[in-house]
Amino acid sequence: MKLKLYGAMLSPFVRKVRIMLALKKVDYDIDIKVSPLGVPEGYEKIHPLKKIPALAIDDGDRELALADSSAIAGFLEKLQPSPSFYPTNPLDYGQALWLEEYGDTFIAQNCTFGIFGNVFFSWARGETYDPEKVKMAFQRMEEVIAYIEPILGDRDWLVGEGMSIADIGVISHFFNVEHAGYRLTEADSPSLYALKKRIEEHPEIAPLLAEERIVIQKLKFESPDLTTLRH
Ligand SMILES: N[C@@H](CCC(=O)N[C@@H](CS)C(=O)NCC(=O)O)C(=O)O
Repeated sequence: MKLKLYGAMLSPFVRKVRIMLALKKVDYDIDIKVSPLGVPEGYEKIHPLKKIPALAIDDGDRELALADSSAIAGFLEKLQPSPSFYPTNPLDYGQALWLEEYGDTFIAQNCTFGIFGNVFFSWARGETYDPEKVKMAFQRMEEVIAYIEPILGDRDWLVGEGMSIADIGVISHFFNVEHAGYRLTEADSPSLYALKKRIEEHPEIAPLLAEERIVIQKLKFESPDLTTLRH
């Protein structure tokens, strides 16, 4: 089976998929040139919305292009069930799907697009970011923390006993906040901070984040200090 992932490494949705591929030890090629800043001619045949990630699959008999990180994640789970990212208990399963969706929508909207998107893409366009928009996004981040913190409580993972798609789908966006210039602290949210640390220190995940930091260094993007916009 040949797999080719399309998408720049700084995307939280590409990160979700790369984490699953790494933990499930599935081999793949990656085209990191496809990004929100530009997609190659014909990319709409792979992803009709021209977004990232997309996954081209060739199993010898059939070729298929999958769009959307959640669809790709579901495919990877069936392809390589171990380790599993989807709880078996129906309630846990439902909650994991919801939290992934919450990550893909509200958290993405504010943490990734509102904070990282504003700062990074303004920089990429040679413009300065709008601090008011970033400030507002930080306020929305507070809502995320207020919702997630009690779900997590003093447990290691959001749902069930191990890392699930919920943990990856939620935390992925906080790495974008960090790339933008704000690192979540224990004071912000003790349980979310601990979850992020657990994920970033995971031996299979740490190298992926190191690769992302190299991308940022190569781009010569210097993240501003966003601390003053946080409160
Ligand atoms: N729900 C989608 C979201 C994908 C998405 O919004 N990706 C962004 C990059 S982080 C993108 O490609 N944006 C370009 C665009 O919207 O044209 C998924 O989970 O794959």
